[in-house]
Amino acid sequence: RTLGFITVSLALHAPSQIAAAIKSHAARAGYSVVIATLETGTLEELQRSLNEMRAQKVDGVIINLPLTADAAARLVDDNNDLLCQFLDVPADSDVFHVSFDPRDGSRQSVEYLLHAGHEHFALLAGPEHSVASTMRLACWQDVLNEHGRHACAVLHGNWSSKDAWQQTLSLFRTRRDITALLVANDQMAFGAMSALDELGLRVPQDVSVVGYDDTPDSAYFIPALTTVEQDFNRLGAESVSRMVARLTHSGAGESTLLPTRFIERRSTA
Ligand code: IPT
Repeated sequence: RTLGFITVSLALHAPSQIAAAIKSHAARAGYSVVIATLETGTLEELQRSLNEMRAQKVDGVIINLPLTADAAARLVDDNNDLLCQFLDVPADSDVFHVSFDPRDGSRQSVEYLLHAGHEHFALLAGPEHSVASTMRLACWQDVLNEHGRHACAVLHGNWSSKDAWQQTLSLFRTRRDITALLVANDQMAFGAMSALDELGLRVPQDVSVVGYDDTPDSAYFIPALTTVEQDFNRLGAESVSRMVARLTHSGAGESTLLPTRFIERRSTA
């Protein structure tokens, strides 16, 4: 018995954590996993990959690629012989999905910073096409607006440390009033902290930085990164068990949303 896992680049920390979790939970359930990584992430490339999975006779496919609710629904229609489960679609999509609910973690981070007295916020989101990034950004902005505030700057990075380093350098070269930086993943938060250091700005004394993901290395960075936890092991467990339930008609193979949680460490004050 085999599951397919189609994903964005495993060079990124979060997707590789997800792949590892899916592999180990699938093994426990008696399934092997065929992994395909997409280069461009276009719908055509995804469809080609699904065709290859079909040729390999997988029982079902888990898809970790950002897709709008419409694109995912169309894909399900076009591949109705193959059970597809999605990990990166909007929280309210109708397709079969297991994904994180960004609301709690994002609210807790913004409110923590507001309580600490911060007034000038910059938001470093992920790529514009990313569903997860769009949701995180919208949540941050909603909470700021609720408190009568808005971000001084909104930037988009490509999830990598290097890109975030560049964006942060150019923002803080001209803006010295910003004291709070919310970042859409830990990898970009590392790049941002390195740029702040280069500009002579101290974290957290001059600028507080909050990441997102809580990948395992983040607790061991200097300063240890304050972040929003997404429990990727739990994502793997829920994703596999719900797939298996659908495939074997044994119990609930429903969609679900997993919680996100703010974790305070040393990069915020
Ligand atoms: C999301 C991560 O939070 C982000 O760091 C990046 O790695 C991205 O994946 C790549 O697609 S988590 C995903 C389940 C939305």
